[in-house]
Amino acid sequence: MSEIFTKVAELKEKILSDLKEVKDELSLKSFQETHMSKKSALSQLMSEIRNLVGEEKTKFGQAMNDARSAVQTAFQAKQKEIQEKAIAMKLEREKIDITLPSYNYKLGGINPFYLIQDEIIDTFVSIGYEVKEGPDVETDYYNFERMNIPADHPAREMQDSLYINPTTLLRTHTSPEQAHAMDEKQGKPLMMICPGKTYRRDDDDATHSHQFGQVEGLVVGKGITMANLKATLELFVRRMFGEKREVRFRGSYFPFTEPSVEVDISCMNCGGKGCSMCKGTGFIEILGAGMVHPNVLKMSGYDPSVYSGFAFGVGIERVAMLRYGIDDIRKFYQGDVRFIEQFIRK
Ligand code: FA5
Repeated sequence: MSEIFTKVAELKEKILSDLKEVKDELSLKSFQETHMSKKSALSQLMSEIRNLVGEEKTKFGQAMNDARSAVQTAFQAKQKEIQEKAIAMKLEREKIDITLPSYNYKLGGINPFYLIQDEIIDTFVSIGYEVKEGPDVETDYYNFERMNIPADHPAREMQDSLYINPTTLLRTHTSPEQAHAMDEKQGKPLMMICPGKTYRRDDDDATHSHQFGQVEGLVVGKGITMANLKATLELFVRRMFGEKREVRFRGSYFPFTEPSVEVDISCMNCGGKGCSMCKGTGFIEILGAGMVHPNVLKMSGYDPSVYSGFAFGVGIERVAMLRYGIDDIRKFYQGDVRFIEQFIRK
């Protein structure tokens, strides 16, 4: 009967020696199938227990358990060794050389249109204005009628327009946002700005584009006067251009304000001497403004004998041109990297 114990010892030695040959996960798996499954030689040897009795049966059971746990322990150690080897190899393969120079990623610039738009917004927000948004596609009613420009008014010709259908057009100015804001406030005082794009069938030249940005401003309340308008716009101009730039308020006409003014800044190209860019005047217009016309107040539900207000519309590109010395408005829309690169925020 000692034969069966020799068989157990030999089988155990054979299995452990096979395990020594295992070098990777694949052969470990095949070892597991061969020697540790139900069909393995070790499991089959166990069936011999049927032919044993008494003490021998117990001893055989013990010998088999010892063999099994020796194989199990050796298998686990091998498994750990192979896993660690695999991790070490992976780390070696994926080694990062932190001393290598980094990729030179290029930073994009911000179109100066948006730099200036943000700055204008910040300026007015800092003195208590609310920021509104309005639609680019506007009704004839808001764009013209509510701005005191009826169908037969000659001022319509100055803002020759891009119509979507007979009653809808791309807004020619941000002024219709005045009417929207007053509708919303329903007779209460207000202070708002509205930045946005505007569109006109204009001849494109160095200072005119068929698409351009404006920031509308509107203040309505009791006792608002031209002095408030002038002080506000002077503050705005000084914040945008500093103390040295020359500013001029010039009497003008808009159907929706009375009286009306335009504000000009000395030309960045010639410094005020007069050149082709400022058409010999030495100045470039940046905004239109005025006291809100009583008809506009009335149409918006405000009693002009109680309420008054002022409004303004600033051209965003014009301000940016004067600020950065940009000599042609078309540069904002050409997408030339060499132009935009000059406005990378440092
Ligand atoms: C208006 O659009 C009035 N809605 C402004 C206004 C608002 C007046 C509130 C009174 C009260 P104007 O057409 O002048 O006005 O345009 C205002 C500013 O927009 C101009 O001063 C100029 O800076 C800019 N602008 C006008 N047309 C163009 C254009 N074709 N290209 C670029 N900028 C323009």
